[in-house]
Amino acid sequence: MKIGIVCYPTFGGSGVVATELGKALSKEGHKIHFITYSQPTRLDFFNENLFYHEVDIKSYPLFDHAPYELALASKMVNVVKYEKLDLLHVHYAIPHASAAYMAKQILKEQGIHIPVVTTLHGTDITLVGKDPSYEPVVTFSINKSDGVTAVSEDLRKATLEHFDVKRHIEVIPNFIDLGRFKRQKKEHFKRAICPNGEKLLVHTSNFRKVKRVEDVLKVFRKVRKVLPVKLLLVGDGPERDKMERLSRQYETWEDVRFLGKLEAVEEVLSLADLFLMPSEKESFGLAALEAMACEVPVLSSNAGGIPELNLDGITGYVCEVGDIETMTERALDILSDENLPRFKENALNRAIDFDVSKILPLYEAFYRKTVEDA
Ligand code: GMT
Repeated sequence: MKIGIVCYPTFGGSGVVATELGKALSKEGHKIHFITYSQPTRLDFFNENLFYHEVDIKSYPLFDHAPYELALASKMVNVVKYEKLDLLHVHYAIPHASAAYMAKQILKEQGIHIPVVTTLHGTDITLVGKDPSYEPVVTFSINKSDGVTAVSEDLRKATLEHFDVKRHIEVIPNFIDLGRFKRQKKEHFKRAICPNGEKLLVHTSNFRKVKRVEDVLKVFRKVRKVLPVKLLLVGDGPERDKMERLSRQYETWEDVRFLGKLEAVEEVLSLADLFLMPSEKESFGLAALEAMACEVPVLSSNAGGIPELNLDGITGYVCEVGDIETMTERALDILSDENLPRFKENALNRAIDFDVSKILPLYEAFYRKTVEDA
């Protein structure tokens, strides 16, 4: 098929999933046209089936905010028309689903029919989308999509709860490329970070409030009182400065490193003994899946769709959001020499359930059905 993929090009989960999906589809022979405002971060390899179309956002002194949605819809119209696409797949409802609806209407006037699949990723529903400033457009554009998918059962339920959505929502979970995300031998690096055999805790996120990075620091402080440990934090975002100050205030600074944005996150995960995800909201938890693929157990909150991935007592533990005491106890349980090997093995086995080879056919079948029914 010839498929247009619309996404955010950044490090964020939805952009990563969209880009990895496009790459995997291109290897199966589909022609994939990415449409976004800059080269997607993970679009890092050449394949004759991959194309990239940049949205031109014209600014003008009158505009405080350049109308991205219009520029995007116009780009979609042109790409669908000239590349003869069979389907548009938009990732993250805002503003991609409504821009796709507009493009579809324009193309209809020209006698071209283009089915649209919208994938809901999380904050487009649970945080931003349900805000009254966006809700009517999000509801409308979900209902007008020809196919809708959500990345977890919890997100599907949240969508039906918060929006007046009448149509079927197919759950297709996120996936991982186990060829890339696997534990690498990095013993020299581990010795450099943990010279005295300390256990290594890792957190990766975009440092937004919803990630509760302060809980990572709180749990780390408590675990450190019992066990020699180090902490690596990967990523960057609005809360990072505050977290650096907090880790100084907690006097854990010398055992904590903020690494900023890293592309080869699998190298850091390959050193880790425990991954922390204490989020307030999390529709799926792709970062946790990446850790599990690198044989790292996960200590998480019970937010959103995380329990569908992280199996309590098996691949790690799932705790109430903000319950620092229980999280600390559970972290120590996982990190004990007796338990750690079992948790690591279980984490990898669970990650195998989400290998791209298992999830890709679900998207392909959904595309075929959407095109047939539209
Ligand atoms: O986690 C974020 O804040 C980024 C966000 C995004 O849309 O880029 O991630 C969401 O989509 C990911 C991919 O489907 C999910 O793995 C994340 O759980 C989800 N984040 C939230 O729901 C907070």
